[in-house]
Amino acid sequence: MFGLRRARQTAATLVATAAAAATALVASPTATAAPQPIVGGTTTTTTAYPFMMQITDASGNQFCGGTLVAAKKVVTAAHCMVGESAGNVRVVGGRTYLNGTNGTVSKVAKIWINPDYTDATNGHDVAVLTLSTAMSYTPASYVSSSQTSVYAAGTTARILGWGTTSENGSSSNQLRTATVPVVADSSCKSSYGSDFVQTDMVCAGYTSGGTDTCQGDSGGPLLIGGVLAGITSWGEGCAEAGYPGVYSRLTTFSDLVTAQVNS
Ligand code: 4AZ
Repeated sequence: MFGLRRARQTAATLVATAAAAATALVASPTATAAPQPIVGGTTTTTTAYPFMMQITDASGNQFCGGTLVAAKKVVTAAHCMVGESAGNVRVVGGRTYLNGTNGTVSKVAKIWINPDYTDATNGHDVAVLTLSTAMSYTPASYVSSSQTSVYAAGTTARILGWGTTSENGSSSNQLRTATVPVVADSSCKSSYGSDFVQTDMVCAGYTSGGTDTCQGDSGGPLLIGGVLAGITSWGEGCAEAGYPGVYSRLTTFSDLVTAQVNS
C-alpha cells in the first residue's frame, strides 16, 4: 500500500541506483527490464474463490483485498485501513472484475485495527471488518494459532488479487491468482534484515522472482492448503529476485481474529 511504498522508497531508490550503475556497465543504454508479472499466474474468478472480497472506497475504487471468514467478517491488512473511516469503505463480494456491477456491496459497520500496528515493517498487520450486510458467499477457514507447521519452507501457497501486474504498473481488471513457495525465515531475514519480524511475518516467492503480489493486492489472502494462512502485507518492490513478498503470519493473530469474529 501507499504508506508502505513511501516507507520503502529510500531503500528502493538505493537499490535502483545501484542496479542502474551495474546495468550501465554491461548493457546497452536502450536495454530495459522485462515486465515482471506479479500474480504472474492466471486469471480466475470469485466463483472459484468465493471468499475473495474487493475493498473499495465509497466511489467503488478498489484499493485492497480481503478474505471473508464469516458472513459479516472480513480479514484484511491493518495498513489498508489506517486513516479510513467505516463510512467511506465498502466490501464487494462475488465480483470477478473491477469494472463489474454484479455481486454484493456491503457497507462497513466497524473497522478493528490491531492496536499494536504501527507500520507494516513492524508487523501486527491485521484488521477485521464487520459488515453491515451479510455475504452469501462461502467463507474461508483460517489457521488456528497452533498450526505453525503450515509455514514449512517450500510449501506451496496461493496468492490472489486485483493488484498491479508489474511494479508501478496497472491493476488487473480480472481477479488473478498464482502459487508461490513459502520461504524459510532465515532466508527472508537475509533479504530484509530487521524489517522481517519472524513472529509476525512469513515470506513467499521464488528466489528468482517473477511471481508475487503487488500494489493493490494488500489485505488479500495467502492460502496454504486452501486455508487462510497469511495476509498480503509488504515487500521490496514486486517480483524482484531475492525479495519475496511478505505476508502477515496469521497463526500469530488467529486468536485476535477469532475474538473479532465472535464479537
Ligand atoms: C503494496 O504496496 C504491496 N511484493 C503489496 C505486496 C508487495 C509489495 C507491495 C509484495 O500493496
